[in-house]
Amino acid sequence: MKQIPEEFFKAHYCTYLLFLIISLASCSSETNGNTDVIIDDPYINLPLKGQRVAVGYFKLSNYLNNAIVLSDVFCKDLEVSLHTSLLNESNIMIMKPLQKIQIESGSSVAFEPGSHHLMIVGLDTLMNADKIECTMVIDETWNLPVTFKLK
Ligand SMILES: [Cu+2]
Repeated sequence: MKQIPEEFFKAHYCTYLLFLIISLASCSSETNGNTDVIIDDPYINLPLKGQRVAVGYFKLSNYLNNAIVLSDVFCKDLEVSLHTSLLNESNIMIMKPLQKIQIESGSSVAFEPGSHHLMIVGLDTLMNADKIECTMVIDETWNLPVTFKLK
């Protein structure tokens, strides 16, 4: 019976280890998608005196190779809903709830005045803060943290 030299095992063990390390590293960078979905300039206009509703804006850019769907935004102790503004038949600006919005690969969507926006109820208690931490839900399972500036 031919004996396999010990060096053969050592060399292949190292190759295996190296392969394992590379695959683990590439795996972790794939699941950490924070650089692939970018939220620009998230801010909330505080409610006017005597009003309960604040409005939030941001720009969401998708640099992934696949489309993504934004379906929810959560902020602690606040009631947040996605809305869109549009002109009705009588040319009057109205708002409608937005269940979810798809952002194609390589494109972005702006939540801005006169268009999509967040309606936020319950901010009166946070008037002293200058920012709030929220979470955007992407593809129903991915919770993306976002810090909104309060203006
Ligand atoms: Cu609205």
